[in-house]
Amino acid sequence: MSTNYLENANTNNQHVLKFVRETAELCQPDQIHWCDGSEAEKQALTEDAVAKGVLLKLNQEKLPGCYYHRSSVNDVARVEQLTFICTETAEEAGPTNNWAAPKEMYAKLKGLLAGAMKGRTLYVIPYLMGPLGSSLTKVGIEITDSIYVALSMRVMTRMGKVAYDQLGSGDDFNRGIHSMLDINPDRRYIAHFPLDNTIISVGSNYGGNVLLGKKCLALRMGSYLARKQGWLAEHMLILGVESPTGEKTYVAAAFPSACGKTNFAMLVPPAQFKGWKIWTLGDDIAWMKPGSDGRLYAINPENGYFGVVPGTNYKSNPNAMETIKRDTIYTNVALTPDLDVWWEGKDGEPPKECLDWKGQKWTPDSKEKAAHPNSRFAAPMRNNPVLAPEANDPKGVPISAIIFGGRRGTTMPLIFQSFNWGHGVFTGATMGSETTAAAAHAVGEVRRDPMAMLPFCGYSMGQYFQHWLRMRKFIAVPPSIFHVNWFRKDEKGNFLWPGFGENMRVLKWIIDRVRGRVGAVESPLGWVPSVDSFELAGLKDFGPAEFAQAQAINVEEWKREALSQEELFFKLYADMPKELSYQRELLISRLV
Ligand code: GTP
Ligand code: SPV
Ligand code: MN
Repeated sequence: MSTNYLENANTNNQHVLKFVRETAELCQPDQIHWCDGSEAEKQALTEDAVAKGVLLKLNQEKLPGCYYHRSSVNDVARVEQLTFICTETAEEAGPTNNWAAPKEMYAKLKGLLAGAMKGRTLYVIPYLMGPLGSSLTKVGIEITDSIYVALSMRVMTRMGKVAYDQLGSGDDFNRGIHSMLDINPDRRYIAHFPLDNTIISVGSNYGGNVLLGKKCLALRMGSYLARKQGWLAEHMLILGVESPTGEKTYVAAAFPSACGKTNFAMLVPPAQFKGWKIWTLGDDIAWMKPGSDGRLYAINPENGYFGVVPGTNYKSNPNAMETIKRDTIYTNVALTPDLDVWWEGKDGEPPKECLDWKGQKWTPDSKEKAAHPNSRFAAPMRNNPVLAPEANDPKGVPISAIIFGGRRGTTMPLIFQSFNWGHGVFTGATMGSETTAAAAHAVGEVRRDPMAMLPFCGYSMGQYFQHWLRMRKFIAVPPSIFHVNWFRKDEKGNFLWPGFGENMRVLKWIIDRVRGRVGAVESPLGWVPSVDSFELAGLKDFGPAEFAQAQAINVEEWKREALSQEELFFKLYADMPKELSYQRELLISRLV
């Protein structure tokens, strides 16, 4: 192309123009597409993606507006080992992050990006994280050579002109550069430069690595900024609970990747809970800031859901099923002969024959899974039948309860409530969870995943805990903090708790607690429900005995748990707030 990279620019923001020109000079694309977020643009880009074989048009009668994408086999999840926080010193990034000196990382990435977009189109994606006009909302400009990213960002963020409107002539925007290169794990880096508000991602085309507004901006850069500015950027869903009398209570919940946030955020209460309704604010990320009334207010910075597909069905998550019926991009699920999609755990019988996520013939006798365990949907949040109208409110919603939860086959009871904020921070900080397919690593090992933020905290984890403790001073009416575990198993390896919609029963106790309507019993871990105050009516095969089993606190298991926390305390020793060590001592004193 001509070297006048800016000839079709749709903004006159000088800082954006300079950023695009410099990036184009480095990457040397054949052409530049300036995204405007319009419907016509969506259609044109979609047609182009289909023509290029990046997307396949699904059966439009069954799935209007839906498309299918297959990733490279080596590129199916986030890559924590290739994710870097490039602060000035390694101490700032802390012992749980990979660190690289900014200068060296820039040099390496510039080398990889030089000429990387030859023969390709460079897309300029202006986007907002957060509703227009919110004091928390951030502007990002992502430059990418992936049409899949351009189309996915349109679903996941408020993309287009709206971002230029919010930005005005200033330069307060996140600079994101993404190139697929040759999608080779040897040349894959997800690098964050908090000091320059810049993210560079190369060598991948998988969601969490390349939709830079999401984990990179909203969590890693977000948490870094939040600490400086006195707010919280968290890996949390946000939901509203409406009672039969119309009272609304909002909660936020942090569960690690693939541990139930989307499901919980879209929960359908069981028949027992007549007149109760759950509204979704967000399913993955919460930005929370103290309000002038002393409460903690939350917004969801996203505009869509990038959700785990396998296991989604009309029983587990009917609202997700409705949401992904149209205008959805499916990645790495199975494809049936009539151009429908299939996955393990979908309603109905498996297809007699289909193509698996790798494009190979699959039958029910095949040993491998048809859909990748981390296959995903990208669907606009407006499709969600229970989308809370407040999801677009710039003010956000006041949070009454924060829930932490991990995937634990043993040890962790179904529900307990922390004694107070500091104890709640300890509970979140020492959270453990079995690893899942959402990141490339061994699956099923318990690791400490503090507040579900281990892969997403943009600075030293110990300082992050200090920030959480300090925030209490700015929140006159702090949310109560709870811990849940949907995944405890019996001796035979079956889940003890039915989960999904039935989680309403746990949520109801939480709401009653924060509304001061129900008492609780003291345990070594915190406050727990008595069997009488927990709604069991209407549950099949789950009575008081099963409740006791799900709630059991086994002292021997808890001694092991306290011992395994030690590793985290050692690792974070340099920055670990002493309050948390005291909390641990107190826990131990309650156990022996
Ligand atoms: P990310 O998008 O990776 O952050 O995941 P997420 O936290 O939103 O998890 P999601 O709701 O997609 O659930 C992931 C997996 O957990 C799916 O396979 C679900 O079927 C399963 N799951 C969710 N809720 C429950 C539950 O209450 N009980 C059980 N047993 N499994 C659940
Ligand atoms: C997660 O892994 O927590 C996700 C999916 O929500 S990703 O966007 O890939 O991070
Ligand atoms: Mn997530």
